[in-house]
Amino acid sequence: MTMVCLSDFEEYAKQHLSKATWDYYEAGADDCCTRDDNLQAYKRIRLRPRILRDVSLNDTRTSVLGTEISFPVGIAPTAFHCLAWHEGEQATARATEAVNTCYIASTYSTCSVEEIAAAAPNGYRWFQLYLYRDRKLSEQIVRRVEALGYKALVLTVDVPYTGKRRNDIRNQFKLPPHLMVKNFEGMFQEQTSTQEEYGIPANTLDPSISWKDVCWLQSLSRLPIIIKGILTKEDAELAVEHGVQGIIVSNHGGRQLDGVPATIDCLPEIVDAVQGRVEVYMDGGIRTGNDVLKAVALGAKCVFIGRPAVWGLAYKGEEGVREILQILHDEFRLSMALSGCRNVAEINRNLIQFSRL
Ligand code: HOC
Repeated sequence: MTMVCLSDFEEYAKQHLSKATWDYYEAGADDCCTRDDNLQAYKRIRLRPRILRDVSLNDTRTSVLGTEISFPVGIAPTAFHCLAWHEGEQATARATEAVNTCYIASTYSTCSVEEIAAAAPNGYRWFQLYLYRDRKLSEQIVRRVEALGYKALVLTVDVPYTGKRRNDIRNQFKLPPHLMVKNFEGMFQEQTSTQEEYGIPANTLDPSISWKDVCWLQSLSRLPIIIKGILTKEDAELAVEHGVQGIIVSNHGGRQLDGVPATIDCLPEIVDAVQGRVEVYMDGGIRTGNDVLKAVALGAKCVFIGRPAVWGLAYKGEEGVREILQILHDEFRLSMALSGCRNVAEINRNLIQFSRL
């Protein structure tokens, strides 16, 4: 089968994954308005290309937190990669190392942070963190990723509770017995609750987290902190005031609060609010290199893909994730050339036809 675009991988994954696994990855909250709008929003944006600019040698490289990556696309934190491919997150880590981009490993990985680091020793990685009611759990995992050379902590702030994903409830979705959240192996032994969410003890995440916990995290670790899940200029401003190093504009792939705007529609107000004081990234609905171009033009330093990486895993493990990234890279290079951009710095808001938005 010739894979031409990311939706070919989506179709393959749909046909080959178990229904419960497919439903879990595909899920959006409630009516899935936000999940679907994340994709549709790119299609509403029109471009203003420039011509006759010698695009024979266009350069797709950029940087995140001062580290060069091959193009402005990294892998977002998504849970349970072993559901899609037996090597799970280790395969994802190898693929991102091979193409020289950034991988944000999820707390809810089915390989441990140690196994991920060992699989791709030269890979550039951040760690996605939730804060637990038991802060000792959070502290222990921070210490481990620091020691392993992860380069930033990505604090996810949009899950005080898990959004309502109807098919997961219908399927009573949980990890099969041979898989577990490897990062917490043996750590939940003192849990008294018998209730579980996705096979993880329920009520472990702390819904009371607030900005003071960002300060707590800063007192704990010298790693850069990136807040994932900001959708408004007010919160972006607070993030800057609290001294974080980056923001990921994210609505959790539409899996949390349904009815919030597509991330690409939230991006400009956040970029304007922070005025270059911190790097702004985004995830949500990126399916083509053309989408990447639009996000970068609207101010994203880098975008992160979630579900497509899982489809790549389902297709061929490491090779499948590499193919996904290669297709996006080739499409991005082509979109740059066709719009007259010779390097990433030349991609800016002049490319966007605002009268149509
Ligand atoms: C047990 C809590 O990010 C998702 C993941 C995990 C969400 C929290 C699970 O499925 O969106």
